[in-house]
Amino acid sequence: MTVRQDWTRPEIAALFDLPFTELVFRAAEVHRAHHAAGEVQLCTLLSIKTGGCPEDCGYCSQSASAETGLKADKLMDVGAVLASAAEAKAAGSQRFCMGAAWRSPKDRDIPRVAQMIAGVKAMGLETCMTLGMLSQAQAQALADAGLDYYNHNIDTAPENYANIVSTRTFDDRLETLSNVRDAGVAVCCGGIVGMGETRAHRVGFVHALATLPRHPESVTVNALVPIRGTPIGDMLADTPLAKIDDIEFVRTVAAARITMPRSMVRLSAGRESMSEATQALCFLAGANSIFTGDKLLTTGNAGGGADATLFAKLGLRPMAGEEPMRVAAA
Ligand code: SAM
Ligand code: DTB
Ligand code: SF4
Repeated sequence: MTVRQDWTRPEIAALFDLPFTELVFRAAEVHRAHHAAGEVQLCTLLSIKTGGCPEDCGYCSQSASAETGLKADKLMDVGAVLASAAEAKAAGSQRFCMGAAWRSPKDRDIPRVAQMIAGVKAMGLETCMTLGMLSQAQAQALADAGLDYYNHNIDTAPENYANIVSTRTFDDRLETLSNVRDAGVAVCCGGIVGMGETRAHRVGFVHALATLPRHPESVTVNALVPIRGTPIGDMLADTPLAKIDDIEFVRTVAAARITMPRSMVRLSAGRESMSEATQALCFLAGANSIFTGDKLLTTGNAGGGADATLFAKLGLRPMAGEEPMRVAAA
C-alpha cells in the first residue's frame, strides 16, 4: 500500500460516507499492513508552563481571555520536570510530552527548555515539546538539544480556523510545521473533534493533514474536553445536542488511519469521558497511541490504572520496549 499526499476532499468525504463497519474494516486492514495491531504507544503529558496564554483558542482553559480561573504559573524548574519524567518512565511511558501555554517561546527560555530535552532524553524517553509558534532558529535550537518530536496542531479545517482562534492564522501553523521539518524534528500534529464543526470541516481537517508535504509522524485526534469559562466549552455545555457522536468520532479516527497509513494515530484528549467500547472501536479503527497518566495539561485523564485494566480487557500491549503497565489494586 502506498503512502499518498494527493488525497482529495471528495475521496475523504467518501470514506466518511462508507457504512460504518466497512469503514472500520478498511481502517483495520490499513492498520495491520503498517503496524503491529495490538500494540499501543504510551505517552505522558506535563504542563511545564501553565496558563496566562495570550492566544484566544476558544477551547482552551489556558487562554488569558478564558474565564476558567486557572492560575498562571511560570516555567517549571528543570529538576521538577525530570522528576515527573522519571515517574512517567517508571509507569511504562515511551514518550514524554512537555507543553507550554505560550504563543511562542522567548529566546531567553530556550536554554532551560533545552536542558529539559537533554535530561528527559538521557532517561531513555522520547522527547516531545509543544511551545507554540517557532522561528526557524528556535526550531533548530530545539533540534540541537536533541528534541525528537514537536507537537503543533492545526486543530480544524482551514476554513473553520478563524471560528476557533483569532490571534493567529492557519498559515502561521503551517509555517511553524515547516520550520520544525526543516530542522529535522519529527512532527506531531492533529486537532480537535467535537467543537461544533460540520462533517465537511472534519473532512477538511483530515485532508489538511493528509496533504502536508510529509504526513506527521504522529497524528493527534482529540475529542473536545468542554471546559466551563471557555467560549467553545460553554457553547457545548449549553447545547448538549452539539456534542460529537461517538460513531462520528470513530469515523474521524478511521479516516486519519486510512489516509496516513504509516503515522501513529493518537487517541488523545477526551478519553476520560469516553466509554471503553468507544475506545475499543478507536483501536480497531487504527488508533495506536494514547496519553496515559492521571492528567493531560490542565484536565484529568483516564489514568494508568484504568488504562491497564482496559488493555487487559482488550488484550492490548504497550508498544515494544516498554515496561509493563502497573495494574491498579482492585
Ligand atoms: N500553546 C501551544 C499551542 O497551542 O501550540 C501548546 C499547548 S496546546 C494546549 C496543545 C493542544 O491541545 C492544542 O493545540 C489543542 O489541539 C489541544 N487542546 C487544548 N485544549 C483542549 C481541550 N479542551 N480539548 C481537547 N483538546 C485540547
Ligand atoms: C494534543 O493534541 N493534545 C494534548 C497535547 N497535544 C499537548 C493536549 C490536550 C489538552 C487537553 C486539555 C487540557 O488538559 O487542558
Ligand atoms: Fe495558548 Fe496553546 Fe491554549 Fe491556544 S491552545 S490558548 S496557544 S495554550
